[in-house]
Amino acid sequence: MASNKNRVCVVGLGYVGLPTAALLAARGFSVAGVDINAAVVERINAGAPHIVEPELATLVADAVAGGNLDAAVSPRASSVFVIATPTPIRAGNLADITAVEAAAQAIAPVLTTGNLVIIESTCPVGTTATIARLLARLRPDLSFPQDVPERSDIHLAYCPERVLPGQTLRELVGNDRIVGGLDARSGRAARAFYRRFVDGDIAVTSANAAELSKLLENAYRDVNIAFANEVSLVCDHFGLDPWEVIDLANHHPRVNILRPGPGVGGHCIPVDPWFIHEAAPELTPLIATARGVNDRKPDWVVKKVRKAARKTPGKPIALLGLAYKPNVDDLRGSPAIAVARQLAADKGAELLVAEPHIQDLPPALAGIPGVRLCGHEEAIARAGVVVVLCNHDAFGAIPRTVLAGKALIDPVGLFAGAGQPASTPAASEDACAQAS
Ligand code: SAJ
Repeated sequence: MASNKNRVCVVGLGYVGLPTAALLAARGFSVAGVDINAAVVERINAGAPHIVEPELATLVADAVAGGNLDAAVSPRASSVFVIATPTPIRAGNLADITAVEAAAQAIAPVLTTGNLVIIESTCPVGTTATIARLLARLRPDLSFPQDVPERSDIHLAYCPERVLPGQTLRELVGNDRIVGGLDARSGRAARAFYRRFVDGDIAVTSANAAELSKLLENAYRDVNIAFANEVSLVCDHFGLDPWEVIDLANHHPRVNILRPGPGVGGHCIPVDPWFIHEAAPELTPLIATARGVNDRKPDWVVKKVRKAARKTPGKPIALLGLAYKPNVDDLRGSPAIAVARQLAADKGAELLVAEPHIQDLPPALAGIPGVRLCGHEEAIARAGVVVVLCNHDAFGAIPRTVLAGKALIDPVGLFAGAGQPASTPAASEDACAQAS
């Protein structure tokens, strides 16, 4: 059995926790993966991860077979505890950190002197300190950094994950990391831990600074995507192709406008900016406005589709892509689903949904009369309106000729480059007609 020094307990086996656990196991740590979902635990112990991420299946299977990774519903004594549980928003766009608190409650009984507790979940500023106080209440026999800085029994640090879904394993190793210790000793301990498997630079700071920097990273991206989405509306207003206009503007050496889309999805970018706004509402009108711009984009797409569909009565609408971004199977917070649900509610609507990364319609769409999952060839062939909601590589080879005579709504720019405004049905129809 491995000594406690090499034992790591990863609490929360989701999109970040499971790849982290598998990577640590591959690097020789003895890893206990913990999840409250018994079905997830069972699947991991059978060597078959419940999430799709390049190279993850092999890594998990090898780690389990090699005996370095085993999953359970409750934590075991370890040297390091990594908390990677979700922090969603609840009603009113307020942060919900109950899963992090529950993880802290779960590890409290097995904590021993010398342990390092790391929070990786995206959290409002001050959460690490809150969790430290919670642990101190649960374990009055141990000392914590807030009470005896530099001399405490337990070390605590906030170390945000920064991995891009779809590139998680590569980025877990290659990305720079931020380590925010509750005291300097905690920071050093956390840095030494990450140094054992991270190739990127590791910056050490305070827990609060690390928490805010993570939130800012995603708010920065949200604001910039909102700008791109606003640009697409302005281009549409002038009857211009947003892809061409953005490409032209991006020739400026200090301009880099991002890509417009049907909205912003996923579990991070639509959520994290609210954590900043909640704490400082008067100071963050830009962050809140950007959220609104991105959240309203699906409605704009729906309006475009309805307008086009009125010109092709009785014909189905093809929706290409449901995932929140290209080449993943992740549907969480996907603007494509928001678009599909609104269209599905229209009287007599028939939606042919093509999403190559899933086998069944998600609960949000399953069972709705008139909504069916099928291949993109069939969806396009039968549709009067073709709507591209996700720029999957799998759609890259679709020839423009198949769009002949159909209206195209293409907020992701799959067919960009042919000179047509990507979301102007009339012009797209012209372009498609020309393409034929
Ligand atoms: N999107 C656009 N236009 C763009 C780029 C993205 O519309 O030019 C959309 C995507 O289609 C998607 C959403 O934005 O709907 C978010 O996608 P993403 O690829 O920008 O980010 P996520 O949510 O997959 O991952 C982000 C990353 N954060 C940043 O890039 C700052 C990742 O590094 C974080 O680890 C992750 O959030 C997280 O867990 O917080």
